[in-house]
Amino acid sequence: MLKKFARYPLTFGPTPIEKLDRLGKHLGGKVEIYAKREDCNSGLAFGGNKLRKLEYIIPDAIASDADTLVTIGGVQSNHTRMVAAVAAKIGMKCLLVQESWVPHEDAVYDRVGNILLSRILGAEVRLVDEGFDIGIRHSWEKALYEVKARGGRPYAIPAGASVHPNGGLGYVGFAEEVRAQEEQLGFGFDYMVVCTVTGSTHAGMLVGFAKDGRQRNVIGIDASAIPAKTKAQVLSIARHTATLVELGSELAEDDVVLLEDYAHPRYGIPSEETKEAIRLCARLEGMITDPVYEGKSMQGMIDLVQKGFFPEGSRILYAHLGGAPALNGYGYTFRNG
Ligand code: 5PA
Repeated sequence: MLKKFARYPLTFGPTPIEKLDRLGKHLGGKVEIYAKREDCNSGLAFGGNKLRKLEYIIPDAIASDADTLVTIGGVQSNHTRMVAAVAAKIGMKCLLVQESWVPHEDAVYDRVGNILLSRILGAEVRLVDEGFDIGIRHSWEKALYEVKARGGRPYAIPAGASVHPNGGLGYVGFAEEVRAQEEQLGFGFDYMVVCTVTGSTHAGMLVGFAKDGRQRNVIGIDASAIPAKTKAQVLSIARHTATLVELGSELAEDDVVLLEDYAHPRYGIPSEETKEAIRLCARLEGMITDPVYEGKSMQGMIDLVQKGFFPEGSRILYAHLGGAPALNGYGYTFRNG
C-alpha cells in the first residue's frame, strides 16, 4: 500500500511480536495476548510510535530544503523527544514548543525524562504556559514565524505528527507488517489494541487493516479525555490517508472504535486503575508502560478481557507504542512502587 511513497528509514525494521503469557493466564487464560514492541523499534533516543510516522514525513522536510524541524507537545511529550532525535540524526536544528498540558506533582517534572533527553539531543526547548489540545496551536505557529524571522528555514510538524498530510502512512505500514508476521506465525490476530490521542496511529492502522476488512477490530483506547474531538480527528486522518493510499473503499464513522472509559481523570494523569495496570504488566511481564498513554491502553485491555469483551479464544495484539521515559516525571506517584 505504501510503495509509491518516499521513506527515510529511522527504525531497525519490523518490530517483534511477543506473547504475554503470564498476563493472559492471570486474566483467566481464555484469550491469548501478544504485544507488538513499537517501544523497541529504534536506536534513536529510546524509539516509539512517532518514528514510523516520521519515516514518511522526513523525505518532504529534506526536499523542502528546511534547516529546522519545529514541533509541539506537552512538557513530557514523547513526540518532541523523537523529533529532536531525528533532527540530530539528519543534521537539522530543532525547535520544540512544550506546553503545560499536564498538572504535575514532581518538582523535577520539567528536568527529567523526555525533556531532559530533548535538551541533551540539542533541541531548543521552549516552555509555554498553554493547556492541552490536539489541534493546531498558536504557540507553534508563532515558533514557525520566529524561525523564519531569524533567517531559518522551518519545517512544520504538528502535534504527534498527526495532521501532517503524510501522518497516517506509517501505521498503514504497521498493518502490512503485521499481515506479513501473521503469515510467518501461521495465525491471525482478532483484535488490535491501540492508545489514541492525536489520532494518526489509530487512523493509519484503521486504513491498513481495512484492506482485509478488520478496521473495526482496531480497538482505540482514548487517553486524551476529549474523545469527541479525538474521534473526529482519527476519522478525518483515516479518510485522507485512505485516499492517499488508494484504499478503494469508504471508511464509515462507525469504523472508528474509540473507548472512552480509561482516560480519566484527565490527559496525563493516571487513575488508580491505570497505576494498577502499569504495576501488573511490569510484575508479570517485565514490560514497562507509562502513566500517560500505554498504561491507559493496558488498563483498557485488561478491563475488556475481564469483562469478556473479546470472545473466548481471541488473539489480541497490544500495540506497545513507547513512552516509558515520561515515568521519570512521576516519581511521586510511584514512590512506593
Ligand atoms: C502517543 C502520542 P497518537 O498521538 O498517534 O494518537 O498516539 C498516541 C500515543 N503512545 C500513544 C505513546 C507512547 C505516545 O507518545 N504522544 C503525543 C506526544 O506528544 O508524545 C502526541 C501526543
